[in-house]
Amino acid sequence: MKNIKKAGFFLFVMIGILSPFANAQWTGPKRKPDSLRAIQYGPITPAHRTDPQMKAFRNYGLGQFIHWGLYAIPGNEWNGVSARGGAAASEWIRSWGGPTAPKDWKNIYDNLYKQFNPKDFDAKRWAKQAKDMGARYVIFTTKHHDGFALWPTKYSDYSIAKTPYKKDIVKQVVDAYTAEGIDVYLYFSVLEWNNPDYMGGTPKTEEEKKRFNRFLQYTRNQLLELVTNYPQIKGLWFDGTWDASWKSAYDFTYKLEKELREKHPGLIIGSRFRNDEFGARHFDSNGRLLGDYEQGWERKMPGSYEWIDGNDWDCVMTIPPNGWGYMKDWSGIYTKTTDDLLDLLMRCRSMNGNFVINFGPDGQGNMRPEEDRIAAETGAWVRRNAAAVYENRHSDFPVSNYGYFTQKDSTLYLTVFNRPVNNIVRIAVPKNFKQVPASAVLLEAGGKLEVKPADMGLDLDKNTYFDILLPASFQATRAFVIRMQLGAPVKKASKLMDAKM
Ligand code: FHN
Repeated sequence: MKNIKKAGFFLFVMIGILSPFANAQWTGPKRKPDSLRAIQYGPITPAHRTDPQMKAFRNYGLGQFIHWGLYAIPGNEWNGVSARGGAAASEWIRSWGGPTAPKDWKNIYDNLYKQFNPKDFDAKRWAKQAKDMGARYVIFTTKHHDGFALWPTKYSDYSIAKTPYKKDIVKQVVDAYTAEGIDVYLYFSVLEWNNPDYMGGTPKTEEEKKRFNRFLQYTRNQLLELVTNYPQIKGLWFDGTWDASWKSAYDFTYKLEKELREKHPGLIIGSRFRNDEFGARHFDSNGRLLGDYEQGWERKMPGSYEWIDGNDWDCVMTIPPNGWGYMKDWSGIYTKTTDDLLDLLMRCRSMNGNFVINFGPDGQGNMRPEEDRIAAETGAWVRRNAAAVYENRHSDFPVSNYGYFTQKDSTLYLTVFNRPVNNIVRIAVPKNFKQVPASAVLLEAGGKLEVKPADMGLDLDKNTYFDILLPASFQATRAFVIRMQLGAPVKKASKLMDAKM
């Protein structure tokens, strides 16, 4: 009976997450509501904040996510038995069920804290690696769905303070990354699998309401504790906010958001924190963004810039297909290469998004060798092509099949991932554009490139074209950037007689 109930709850969560309506926001352009309704619990902060903190967010470009906690000890297996297929992801291993799950697994898991003692943990080493990778912000897991706190919270005994390690890990991460000039965002899971006061469903009975109110106070206390203990942080990255219980507490969450912002002026909170009184998450029932940026682009990104509606956003990405926490065994699964991640980075940048690569350190505090290599290779490329990655924005030039545009004033960058076999990079330019490519260079190699108008004269074509000629001698093993200086067109695109069909 207990397993059916658990299976029922797990199913309920997955349906909630996977129902087609719930994903409509992330699978196409925003759908404007047919009619506007009166909303009391809508956005608190203005859309498109213009304060320095939000400007900094917009220019991060690249970030690092770190999922670390007790789940790093088993690393998605136990006594050589893999939890693949038994748990949704490595950091979900506590919910390991089915025939492969060890006997009394939840109890084994809930006692792992007694052996959490990461000998190799060195926040300064992590921060240096992130800095060298080119990350400008880090999102660090203070507490995931298992409820284990990586800071010595006063409001729970299930924390680092009760482990052999004892020391405050969140403090070390905040101090080390801040010292490297990398802004820190604290990840915080609202849902807690093993908290007796937590429930997924809407509290109905007086007893349930009393219990869940106690849980809400506990959540408020921990969040105020985090913004008070670590004043250097720039934002909170909320997760585990999809359950009906939390959605039913919209009055509490509205007041809590206000309180956190008053306690920490300039705080950045994404759209995943709370919902309006009608249960609308991320965007309220009138389509207005809740929070400061779109926080739903997890392992996915907009199909086109138009989907974003000018909002700020970040995309968080795993290196393996899924699984944010440490996995001992990466065999038998595809893991993204540095080239894959650079492609995703520049696709994000071309649509004004920040791209965040997730790292899952092991139980001793070491990153995987593959993560070390990806960090080093990504950093080497980003350093050589920084102008195309940072402090620039989406360009209105038509999307290119060769790669991705980013633009800063009259400087246009094309990051080429698909080199044309004939070495002619053809840039489409709408005929009504006041600025066209006037000169071009290879950003890394610095060689001047010839730019030739190529007015194809295609009928009813809104674009004219400019060809940039790549020297055949130019060799590249990774994506390369063409930097173009834009200027007024030397001669107007020819006005040809339309074909008479
Ligand atoms: O369930 C979590 C998951 O473990 C992971 O933390 C990701 C990271 O964004 N968020 C949730 C799944 O959407």
